[in-house]
Amino acid sequence: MRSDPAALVEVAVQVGREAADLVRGTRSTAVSSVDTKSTITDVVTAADRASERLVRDRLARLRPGEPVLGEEEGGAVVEGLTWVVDPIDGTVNYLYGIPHYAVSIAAQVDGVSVAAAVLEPASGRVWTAAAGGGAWLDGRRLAVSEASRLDVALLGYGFAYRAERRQRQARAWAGLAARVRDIRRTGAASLDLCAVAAGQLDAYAEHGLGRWDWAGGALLAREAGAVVLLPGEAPELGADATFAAAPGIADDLVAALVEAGFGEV
Ligand code: LIP
Repeated sequence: MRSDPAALVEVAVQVGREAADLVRGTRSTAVSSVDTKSTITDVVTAADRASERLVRDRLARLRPGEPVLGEEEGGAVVEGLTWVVDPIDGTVNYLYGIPHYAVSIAAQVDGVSVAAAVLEPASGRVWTAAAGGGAWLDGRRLAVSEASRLDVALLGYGFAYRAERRQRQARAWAGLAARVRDIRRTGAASLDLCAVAAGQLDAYAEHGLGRWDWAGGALLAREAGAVVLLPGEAPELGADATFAAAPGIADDLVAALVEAGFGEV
C-alpha cells in the first residue's frame, strides 16, 4: 500500500467521487430528514451521514487499519496517518439547494495535511493537492492572487452557528468592511480555502471550524502559495481562527483584523 502524497490523493479522489455521486443523487430525499447538532441552525441531513458512512466503508477496504476522523461519526487525529473527512461541507447550502458544497477528504500525518481532495457534487469540479506537488483544479495548476493592497482585496469569511458569537463576529467584520474591496460569505469553508488557492478570493478568515472543514482546503491554499494560519497558530486572531491570504496582503490583513476586534469574538 503506497503512502506517498500522490497515492493518497488518488485514494481521496476515488472515494470522494463515489461520495459526491451519492450526495448529488439523494438530495431530494435526504433533505427531508434533517436533525440539528450544536444549535438549531447547525443541521445534519441523511446525506451527510450516508456520505461519511460510504467514505469510511471504502477507506476500510482500500486502506485497512488507517483511522478516520469525520464530522458526523467522530474519531481522533493520531500519530501517523489519519483520514479527515467532511462528508458535506456547506450543509446549509445543500439543504437550501444552493449548489455550493463539497465532499472534503484529506490525509494527515501527525495532524498535518499531506494530501487532499475537495469535490463539488453540483458542478463536478475536483480540487486536489499533494504536499510538495502543488494545488490543482481539474488538472489546472493553481496560484494565489498577486494582491498587494488591502483596499482592493476581496475577502471570504464565515459566521458561527451560535447567534451570540455571530453577533460579535458581525461587529468585527463591520469594522473591516470599509478597508477592503468587498466581502463574500459563501457557506463552505473548504471551498473558500480553494478559492484563495485559485485567486478567486484574495483572503479568507473564520473562527470555529472543525478540522474536517479546513484539512483539505488549507493544503490547497498553502500549496498554491498562500500564507495559511490554522487554529492555534495565530492567537492574535483568536484561538480557533483559520486564516489564508495572498502573501502580498497577509501581514496587513492580520493587523486590520486585530484592529477590528477579530481576535476577541
Ligand atoms: C460549515 C463551514 C462554513 C461555516 C459553517 C459550517 P459544515 O461547515 O463550511 O464555512 O461558516 O458554520 O461550519 O457544517 O457545512 O460542514
